[in-house]
Amino acid sequence: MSSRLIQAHANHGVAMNAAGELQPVHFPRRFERPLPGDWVELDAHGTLTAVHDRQNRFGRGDGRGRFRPIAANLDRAIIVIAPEPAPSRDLLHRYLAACAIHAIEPLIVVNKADLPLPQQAPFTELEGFKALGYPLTLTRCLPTPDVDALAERIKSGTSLLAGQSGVGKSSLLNALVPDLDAQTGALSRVTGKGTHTTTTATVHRRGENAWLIDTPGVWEFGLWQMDAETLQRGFPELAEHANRCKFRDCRHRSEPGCAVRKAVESGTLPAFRHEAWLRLLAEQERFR
Ligand SMILES: Nc1nc2c(ncn2[C@@H]2O[C@H](COP(=O)(O)OP(=O)(O)O)[C@@H](O)[C@H]2O)c(=O)[nH]1
Ligand SMILES: [Mg+2]
Ligand SMILES: [Zn+2]
Repeated sequence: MSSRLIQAHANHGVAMNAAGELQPVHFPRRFERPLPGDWVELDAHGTLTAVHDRQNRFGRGDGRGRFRPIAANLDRAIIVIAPEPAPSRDLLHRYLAACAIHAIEPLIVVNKADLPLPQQAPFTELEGFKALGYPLTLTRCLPTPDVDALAERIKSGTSLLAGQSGVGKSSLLNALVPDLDAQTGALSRVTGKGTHTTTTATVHRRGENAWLIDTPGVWEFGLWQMDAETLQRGFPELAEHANRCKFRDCRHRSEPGCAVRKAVESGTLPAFRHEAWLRLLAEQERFR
């Protein structure tokens, strides 16, 4: 029976079997490095013998624009932002692009709802995202936790918690996984390491078929080097209009006959998404 990889390092990791028991795993060289969230087969010695085909992967770009996978087999990504530390202007646009490109459902969570929302992007754009159909939920972990609306949306399947260091991912994990202490205790007994310094994504179980993946904090989420067609898949509501542009390779900057800019002018497409598209397109140029 398959186990789920809940942590993965260079040549070893930890797997959880169907009974919820943890086991150290050794990765033989012939395997490409498996990811947290992978479904795997092990032999009696805990050596990896097979990695099942992935439904998808989620990842980020490193400083040089290379794709760095973080976890596999996700049903949704929970993108956590908070008034403090406030995200950069394009953090949310980048996360949403990564989700759309990998066909992973995004869920925007504004944590620390006990604090006032800053009057700046992306907080001023939240209504705009909602109008475009992006699901949005408010949570707070202090002074008393209120995560019910989020819990309702992640009852089944695998959800990844993403977001800057300090926005409250670990606090949300605590509120959403009742036996978290027992799970992290069991994990550190298997790895022989403390659990306070998470340097890798870790899969937690919330129930029979519900998983929640915590990711190590990053300050800024960057995309990886990709062509304009791929980036455009990251902006589905913009891509919808693009097939009516005069030029097939229209980048929706200043080309004549651009249906995307026309949609912005007529109010069909919100300007803040078009402007974000132009910034992320320009951002790609630093990889060349
Ligand atoms: N005011 C407020 N503070 C919060 C809330 N959730 C978490 N925090 C605080 O934010 C800080 C960072 O939280 P943590 O869960 O470690 O964030 P992580 O780095 O994303 O895992 C801690 O001091 C938390 O107590 C919240 O809803 N409201
Ligand atoms: Mg944390
Ligand atoms: Zn165009």
